[in-house]
Amino acid sequence: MSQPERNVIKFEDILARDGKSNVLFLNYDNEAFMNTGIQESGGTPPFASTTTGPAGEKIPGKVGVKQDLVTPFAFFGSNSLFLATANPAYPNDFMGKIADALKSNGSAFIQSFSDCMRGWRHASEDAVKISKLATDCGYWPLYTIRVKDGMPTFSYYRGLDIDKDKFVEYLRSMGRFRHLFKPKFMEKEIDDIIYYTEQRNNKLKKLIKTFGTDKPIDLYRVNRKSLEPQSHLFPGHGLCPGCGAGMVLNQMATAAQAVTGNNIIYVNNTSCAEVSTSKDNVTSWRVPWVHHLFESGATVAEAISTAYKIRKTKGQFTGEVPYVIHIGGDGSTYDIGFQFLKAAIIRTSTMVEMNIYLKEQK
Ligand SMILES: Cc1ncc(C[n+]2csc(CCOP(=O)(O)OP(=O)(O)O)c2C)c(N)n1
Repeated sequence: MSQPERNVIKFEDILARDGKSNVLFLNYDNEAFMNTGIQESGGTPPFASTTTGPAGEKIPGKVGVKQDLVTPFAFFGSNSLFLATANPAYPNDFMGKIADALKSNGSAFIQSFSDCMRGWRHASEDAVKISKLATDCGYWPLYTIRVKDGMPTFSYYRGLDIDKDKFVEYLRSMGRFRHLFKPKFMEKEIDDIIYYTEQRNNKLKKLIKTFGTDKPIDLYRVNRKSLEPQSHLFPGHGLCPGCGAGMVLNQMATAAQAVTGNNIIYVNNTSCAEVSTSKDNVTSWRVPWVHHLFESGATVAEAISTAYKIRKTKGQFTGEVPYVIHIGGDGSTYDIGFQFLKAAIIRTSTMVEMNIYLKEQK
């Protein structure tokens, strides 16, 4: 069988494009409410042990699925929307997607894998190895959905096929799954996690077939030597050593800076990323940054973006409307902030045309 064709996307071509997002909503998914003590979230995978769903003699960790968060957004009725999964262990793909999202009209939602050595219980130096394994074993596939004129187009980069040996190695590498291997090998539970994951990936494959293109594989080409080191955030961080959120923030800011310069406003839900960049009333951010409540940052990000557009339309603001990136953990994205996020994504990807009415009423 012939290999599917690749759609090569060069970083410099993205930068040269005209489009512009209203808000990029970025979820870094460390699969639990981490900064408050490793509580289970909708993003926690089956049978992972957390402090609110600990593995015990009777119940082997989380009883439930890891919810699919990205795909449903393609079908909520948006007009222009960029959706993707990402993983900082694949930096070209990650940074390409951030830039592509910011340069796409409407709004964007990216969900990134985000290792957590403390909550997942593994050595910090294994963070990148484990992150890479997550995609290579099929647990964290990397795919993109571009909604244009209301129709979604699905494409992918890698990680759609399950590699069982790698999957077991992935689970075995973390303390949160240790109870599945010791004192006895819990074959049924391990098979169940693989089964749920395979089901999700099979649905994705069907969607790629149904809503795909002739070139279904996206390959971002980034000349990383040509990228300026980011200066949106001061170097170093107060996160745990090897923290995935640190990798996510650094790669996000590097790509965002290439697109926006310093014309950007970040909005942060309460989370590890937020507390670690705002310690003792001193901010680590060198560009405007807003911390709002745990659950409602997405609404604030939308309000900032919309307010700038309205003022510009009314002639009250003559500068270039800033880019806006909203950052949230999985607790605020899947659970406590979901209704805010959902509404903000839908409004910013469908209703920006309200500015046309404002113009007429000036
Ligand atoms: C309404 C509300 N409930 C609970 C909290 C306490 N709280 C702050 S951050 C947080 C957990 C954040 O988890 P997540 O979004 O996954 O980010 P992470 O800490 O993993 O980076 C919680 C429970 C709060 N600030 N507001």
